[in-house]
Amino acid sequence: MINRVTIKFYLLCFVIFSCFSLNVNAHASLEEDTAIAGNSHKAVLRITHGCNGSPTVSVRVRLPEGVKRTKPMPKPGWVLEAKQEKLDKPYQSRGVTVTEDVREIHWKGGSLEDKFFDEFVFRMELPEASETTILYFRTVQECENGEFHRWIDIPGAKDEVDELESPAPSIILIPAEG
Ligand SMILES: [Cu+2]
Repeated sequence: MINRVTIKFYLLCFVIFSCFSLNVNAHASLEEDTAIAGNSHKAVLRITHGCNGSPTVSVRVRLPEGVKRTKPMPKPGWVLEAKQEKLDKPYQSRGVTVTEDVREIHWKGGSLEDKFFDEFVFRMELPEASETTILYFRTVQECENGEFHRWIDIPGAKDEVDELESPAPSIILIPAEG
């Protein structure tokens, strides 16, 4: 007999294994690849290389649907932008209806040499979830030579994460207990 808990367990194992192998590829990835739904969470995005030897000069992160009240951390030497957008679904927060929220973060104007790596940090409130779900943070990295790395690939039903050329950084959202 396979019950719902068993299915969740297998899904989680599969997903964790996939993300583990993803990290080995040294693409753009998040330091913590699991988090509890509904919690506040600090995300650390790692940029591990430039573009064919050229330094990284811009990192842009698109926040997934349902992520709230994001605050990115400024980086010395980089100009930071937190772009607000009108929400399709306004939400209540501390007695106030929030109709606009940060949807995109952009660090630019800095220079990260190809031979080094760096971390780009932001805090956010994660959405609630009743099932284990994956949040994708599509990231576009731009280099001094005008090349881009678009970390925006999301696995379809049949794809293995390994097969994706430029996987989007992701977090596995675990439903809160109770
Ligand atoms: Cu890579």
